[in-house]
Amino acid sequence: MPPAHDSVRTPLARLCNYVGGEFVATSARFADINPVDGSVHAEACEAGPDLVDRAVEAGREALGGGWGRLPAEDRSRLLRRVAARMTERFDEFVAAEVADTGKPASLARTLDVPRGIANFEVFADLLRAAGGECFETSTADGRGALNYTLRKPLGVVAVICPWNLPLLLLSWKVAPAMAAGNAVVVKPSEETPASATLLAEVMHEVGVPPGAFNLLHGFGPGSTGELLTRHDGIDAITFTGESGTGRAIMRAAADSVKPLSFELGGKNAAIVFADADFAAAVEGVARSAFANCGQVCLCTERVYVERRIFDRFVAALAARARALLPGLPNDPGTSLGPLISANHREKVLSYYTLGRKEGASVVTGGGVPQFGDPRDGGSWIEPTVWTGLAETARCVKEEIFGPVCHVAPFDDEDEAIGLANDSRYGLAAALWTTDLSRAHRLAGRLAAGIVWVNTWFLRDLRTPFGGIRLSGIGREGGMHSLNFYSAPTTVCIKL
Ligand code: NAD
Ligand code: 6OD
Repeated sequence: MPPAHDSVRTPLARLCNYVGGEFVATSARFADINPVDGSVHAEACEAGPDLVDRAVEAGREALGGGWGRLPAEDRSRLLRRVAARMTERFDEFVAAEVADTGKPASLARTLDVPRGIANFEVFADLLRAAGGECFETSTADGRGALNYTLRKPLGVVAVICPWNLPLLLLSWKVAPAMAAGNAVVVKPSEETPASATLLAEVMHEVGVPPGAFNLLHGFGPGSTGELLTRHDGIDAITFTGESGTGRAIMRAAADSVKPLSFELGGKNAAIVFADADFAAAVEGVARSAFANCGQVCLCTERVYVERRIFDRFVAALAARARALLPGLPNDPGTSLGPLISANHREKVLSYYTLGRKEGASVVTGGGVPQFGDPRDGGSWIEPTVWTGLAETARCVKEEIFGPVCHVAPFDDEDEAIGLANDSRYGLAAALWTTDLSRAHRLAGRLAAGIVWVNTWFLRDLRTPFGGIRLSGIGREGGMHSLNFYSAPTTVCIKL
């Protein structure tokens, strides 16, 4: 059945909500802006309180109906069909992601969309492999008892997502939540509603039972997001976004003691030793600082370099930053996109100004590129490398979420670890060294949820993912995800 709303492919699409198996328009609309040139490419329909109620109710009905009765094997098959249909509509997902974020199409093609598809495949397979626990217990009469667990869903799960890797991060939560049998009410970022709307079309096309997947568009505070987090019918919240937003959601969820899974901000460090493969380290650190215009929670914003290669490394990193080519998403040579929005550029530029005030030497960047074409109406910014800041500077302490990093020297391992760990965040870290004993020794000393050695962003989806401190609560990934989205019931049978 074709979806009852405009396709995201029309020139000015109307992006509808998807509730109880139907596409629902509302009269409150907001603009979906392409940050390449500031043009409006779609309008999204904001979901108000009534529609939030309907979506939660639809989720409850799905749990008590067709979706709730679907055996795990059939759920797994359905999630595989979602992945297959996404693959058929691959180019449309790329176009939606590019229109919302302005990122290079090559990035959406090689990262966002394939990972979005892989998330459904991986959790479909894991569900089939996931067993329960079973223990035999002895009893006084000698006949014993059998204890085993049943994996049950939590109920209706609110999935609240950011804009930086829209499809990748949304599917990272939706796939395991649905695999575990939950109904979901998904709120993508107001900046990036398009790929989530396409995903709703896919859910509809492959026959996901009505109410199992619901999509609501809207904002956070005082809007759809907050309505969801305060809703009595929501049984759990899974959230990726800023640490400050996590705090607000935690408060909203406190009254009903909802389970929370939080993937929050980072101020990630890279440590480069003099024994590293120099070219690989420069390339890897540059990628980790500037990929997706620095808008990845795992991006490196603090680089610590062993003193004897410091000057050479800074010069090479700055050259690498200058070589990035800001261009139209579909130009094959483009290696840098814009920031997500004018507002976000204001925030990042305020750090560029603050950096100077705090005493940074601007090795490269620090401003806004001028193109003399429609891109001047977009949210472009120069990739920037700083040196010379005190470790106490706000620019070294606070997450900026743009293409900027500060590089500082160190003299020995202990100093490097002390500097890297001196943060209120604890999401990711990277070590660049050819001494694998040192890498192993230091990986255990780094206060981070993931430590890369001579690489960045590479990860098996079955491994735990998450942070400590302000970077989050809990772990997602593989069985960690399935376990968060499940409520085990223990059955004890007296034999
Ligand atoms: P954000 O916190 O502003 O928004 C994220 C989502 O939360 C959006 O959908 C927004 O509408 C919603 N929201 C905002 N306030 C809300 C409220 N009071 N109640 C309910 N919902 C609310 O984050 P962002 O700007 O979209 O994304 C960038 C941030 O996300 C960065 O801090 C980045 O580090 C973090 N992030 C973390 C991870 C991770 O895995 N740890 C991954 C990606 C992004
Ligand atoms: O790799 C992942 O699964 C993941 N959640 C990445 C998060 C990136 C943050 O922007």
